Amino acid sequence: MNIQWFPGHMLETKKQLKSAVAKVDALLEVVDARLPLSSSNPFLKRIATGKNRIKVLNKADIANPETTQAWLEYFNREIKLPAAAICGTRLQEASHALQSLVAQVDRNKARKTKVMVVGIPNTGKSTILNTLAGRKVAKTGNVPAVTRHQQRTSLKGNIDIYDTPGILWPVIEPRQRGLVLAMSGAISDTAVDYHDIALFAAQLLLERYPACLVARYPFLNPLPGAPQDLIESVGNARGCLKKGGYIDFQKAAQLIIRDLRSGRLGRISFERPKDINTNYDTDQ
Ligand SMILES: Nc1nc2c(ncn2[C@@H]2O[C@H](COP(=O)(O)OP(=O)(O)O)[C@@H](O)[C@H]2O)c(=O)[nH]1
Ligand SMILES: [Mg+2]
Repeated sequence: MNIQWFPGHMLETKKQLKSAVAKVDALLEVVDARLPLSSSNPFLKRIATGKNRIKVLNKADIANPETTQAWLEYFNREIKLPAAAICGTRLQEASHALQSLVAQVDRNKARKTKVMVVGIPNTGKSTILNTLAGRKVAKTGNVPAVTRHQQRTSLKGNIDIYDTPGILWPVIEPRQRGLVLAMSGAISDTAVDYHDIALFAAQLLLERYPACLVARYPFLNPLPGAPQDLIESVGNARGCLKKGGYIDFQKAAQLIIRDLRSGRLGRISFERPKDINTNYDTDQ
């Protein structure tokens, strides 16, 4: 599915979001723990001023645990933005994040606390809503933009939870951010050149996760030094071949990216706080 973000869409979404944010007490912002910066949308921060907010680093079960810890320290201590790392299908973790958000709200106990779940597509908002509700209230799927209409679900503890109205658009500039998002599956592969995503992924794996590569692809011995060679070696060993015995680069690249996205390559984080560079809007 390819979402086209025209200025008109964006303007409409901004308006919807602004008015929806004004009506709730707190925001549960869901980002992908593997890419907490790239999966954030800085526009949210701009309209969330003064709102109670928690940044939920979801999919922590497939992110690198040390890197996730470093991100939590970064958000909680440096940015002073409450953050929690969870796996969206675990009720205890999701409830804990929700409770720590609700605890921020200075509320009249007789009134319901209104919480809105926000985040770019594919971060796990519907999954978290379903876990909290204890039943299927929202569609989930590994493709962007499954959730379309805002819905409200009543939870125990006098809490009403709302999903995002419309879709919070992903920010795909600068180029690195687009690559990281595409690698995670948050944006359509067609939005960024597939060849580039694969090379970017191969480079990340070679530099930071060589042990994961060896564990998943034991035939890589020794490990190739260059991203291109890594993809070709995997293609060769896994039979991704074209007519005439040539390696089908696209097929090999897809195989690696699927393994990476699903967690089959291990717990891998795509970005670390120590790599933050000035190209990013780090003021989240
Ligand atoms: N491993 C893992 N996968 C998750 C988690 N939360 C959601 N997912 C998967 O991520 C994909 C997108 O989830 P969804 O809830 O539809 O995201 P939404 O677009 O933000 O509503 C689905 O394939 C989910 O199964 C999580 O905590 N861990
Ligand atoms: Mg959804």
